Amino acid sequence: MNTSSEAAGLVLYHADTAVCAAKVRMALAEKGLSFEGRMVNLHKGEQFDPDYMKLNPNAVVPTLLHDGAVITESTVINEYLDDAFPSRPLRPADALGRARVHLWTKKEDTIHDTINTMTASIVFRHDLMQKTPEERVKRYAGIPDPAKREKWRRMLEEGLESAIVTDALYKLAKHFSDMEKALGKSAWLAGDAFTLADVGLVSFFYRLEMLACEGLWRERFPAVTDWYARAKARPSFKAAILDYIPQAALDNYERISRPLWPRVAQANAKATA
Ligand SMILES: N[C@@H](CCC(=O)N[C@@H](CS)C(=O)NCC(=O)O)C(=O)O
Repeated sequence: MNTSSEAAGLVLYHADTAVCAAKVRMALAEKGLSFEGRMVNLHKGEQFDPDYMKLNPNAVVPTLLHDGAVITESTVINEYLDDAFPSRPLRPADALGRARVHLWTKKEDTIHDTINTMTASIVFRHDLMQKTPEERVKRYAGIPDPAKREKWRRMLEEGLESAIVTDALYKLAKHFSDMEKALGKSAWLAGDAFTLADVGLVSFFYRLEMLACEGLWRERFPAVTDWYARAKARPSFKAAILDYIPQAALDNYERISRPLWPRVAQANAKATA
């Protein structure tokens, strides 16, 4: 078993509610690795601090430092942790088993964008709509990546009716369907052990739950519903996800998202028709 001294030298730049950071915290918790956490306040734009961007030129969290070496990208970080600290493995030892896990984590990297779309279209949009049109434009005009900037512009202007939301809901439904099939064959996504394939999705599901979007999988995907309940029952869920999310954020998400669920359900019906 890993001990704190084995894990000494691990520094994680993260943010409390950021789903990609939570994904890495969950891998650390599953592996019993302690780390020094350094919070990056995304709302204040600390990800754009030139010193932080020297570590992570994409200006996103998470970033891991291990004995001074810099590792970015949550999926790569989790694989690195599993390689660098081999006890309590989160991938099978054999090549085929590892390929199966990798297939999931590769797909999950594309799913992150859908979580971002749903969060922005429901909660961030609600907050921004309280501001003046000039302030709204300022929010997305400052985004350095032109594709990301355009996506934000459209999401904020078009809301839940945006084709970007339809596309996200379609991709999510396809992902749930793939999960449902896999979970018909084994207890966890890549076999009978909990692996990085599962770790990569739990914080995404929790974000959708915070957005009052459980209806996207409940009833329609019973094996997925059961998988999520079992994942939430693991101690790593509380340690890596729940314990970091401030009650005020949960309340704010609930207050904004719950009344919008019927419109999300309608958009989902259209996306999956
Ligand atoms: N592919 C990256 C995505 C990282 C990412 O987008 N992180 C979000 C939080 S989940 C972030 O830092 N957003 C800040 C921003 O976009 O300004 C990873 O998996 O590490």
